[in-house]
Amino acid sequence: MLIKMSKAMLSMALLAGFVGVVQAADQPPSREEAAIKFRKSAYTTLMWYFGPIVRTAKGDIPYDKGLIARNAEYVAFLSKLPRDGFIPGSDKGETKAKPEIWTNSAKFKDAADALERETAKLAEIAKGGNLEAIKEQAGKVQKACKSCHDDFKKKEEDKK
Ligand code: ASC
Repeated sequence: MLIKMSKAMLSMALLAGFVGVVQAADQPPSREEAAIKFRKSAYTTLMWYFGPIVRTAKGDIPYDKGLIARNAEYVAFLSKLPRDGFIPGSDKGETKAKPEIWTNSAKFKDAADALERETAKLAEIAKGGNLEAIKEQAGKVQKACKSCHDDFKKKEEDKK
C-alpha cells in the first residue's frame, strides 16, 4: 500500500513536472528573454555584414568596393541596435553579459559609443575606396569589439 501510494505520488509529480514543462514551452518569452534574444541577433546580423570586410582585409576574398562600402554602412547602422537590448533585469538567463553592464553603465555606454564611432568612420572611409585605409579602420572596429568583450562579456569558462 505504502509502495503503491508513493508510486502514485511519483506519477503525479512527474505529470506535474511534464505539464509544467509544456506550459513553460507555451509561454511567450518574458520581455527580458526577448531582450537577450534581440541583442544576440543584432550582434549576429552585425557580424554577418562585418564578416566580408574582415575577410577582405585578410586577403581571403577580393576587394569589392561597392560591397564593402554597402556593408560598412550597414555595420555602422547595426552597431546602434544591440544597446537597446540591455534592459534592466536581462542580466540573467541565456546570456554572457557581465553584471558590470548595469553596475558600470557609464563605462558600457562609452564602449557602445566607441563601436558606433569606429564603425561610422569605417563607413566613411569605405566610400573612398582606399583598401589600406579600410583595413586599418576595420582593425579599429575589431579593437572596439574586443575591448567591450574584455570588460563586459563573460568567457565560456566563467559563464556560470
Ligand atoms: C571580429 C569579431 C569580433 C571581434 C573580435 C576582435 O571580427 O567577430 O567579435 O572582431 O574578435 O578581437
